[in-house]
Amino acid sequence: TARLEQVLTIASGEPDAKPDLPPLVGIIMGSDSDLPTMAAAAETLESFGVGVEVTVVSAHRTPERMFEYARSAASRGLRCIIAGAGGAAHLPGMVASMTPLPVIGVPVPLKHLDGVDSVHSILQMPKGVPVATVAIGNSTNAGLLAARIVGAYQPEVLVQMEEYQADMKTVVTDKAEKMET
Ligand code: RP5
Repeated sequence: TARLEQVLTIASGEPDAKPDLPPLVGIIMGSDSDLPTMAAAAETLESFGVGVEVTVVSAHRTPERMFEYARSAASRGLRCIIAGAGGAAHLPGMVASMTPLPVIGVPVPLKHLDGVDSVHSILQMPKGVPVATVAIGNSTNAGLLAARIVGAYQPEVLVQMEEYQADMKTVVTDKAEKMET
C-alpha cells in the first residue's frame, strides 16, 4: 500500500511525510520484515490525527540503538511506545525496562510457531516491568490503545474514539438487521 511505502521511507531514515504532526507515539520493530504487520499501527494513529515516528530497533542486533531510543523517548516528547517483534521477541520488554512511558507490545507472527513464541516472549514479563500485549499480529489494536492513552489528556482524540466506537456499532447492527430480513 501507499502507506506501507511511506512507512518504509520513514524507517529508512528519510524525513517523515507528515512533519506537521509532532510524533507522540514511537513505533519500533525488530526488523524491516515486521513492517507489513506493524504498518496498521501507524495508519490507525494517523487516522486519529496522532503523529507517529517509525523506525527499526533490534534488541539483539542493535542493543546500543535500543538503549538510546528507550532512554531518550520521554524527553523527546513521545507519550507511548509501540514495539513489535517476532520469535525471541525481547524488544518491548527491554524498552519497557528503560523508559517510564507505557509500552505496547505487538507479537509478530513468523514462519515457524505462528507467533506463539512471540506472544509468550512479550506477554510473560516479570512483576514491575509492564508491557501491554495485543493479540498476535494485531497492530491495529496497538494503535487504538495508544490513541486511548493519548486521548486521556487530549480530549479531541477521545471524542474521535467515541465516534470510532459508534461507527463500529453501526456496522455490526446494520449487518444484523440485513441478516434478519
Ligand atoms: C526479530 O526477528 C524481528 O522482530 C523479526 O520479527 C524477526 C526476523 O527478523 P529478520 O530475520 O526478518 O530480519 O528480531
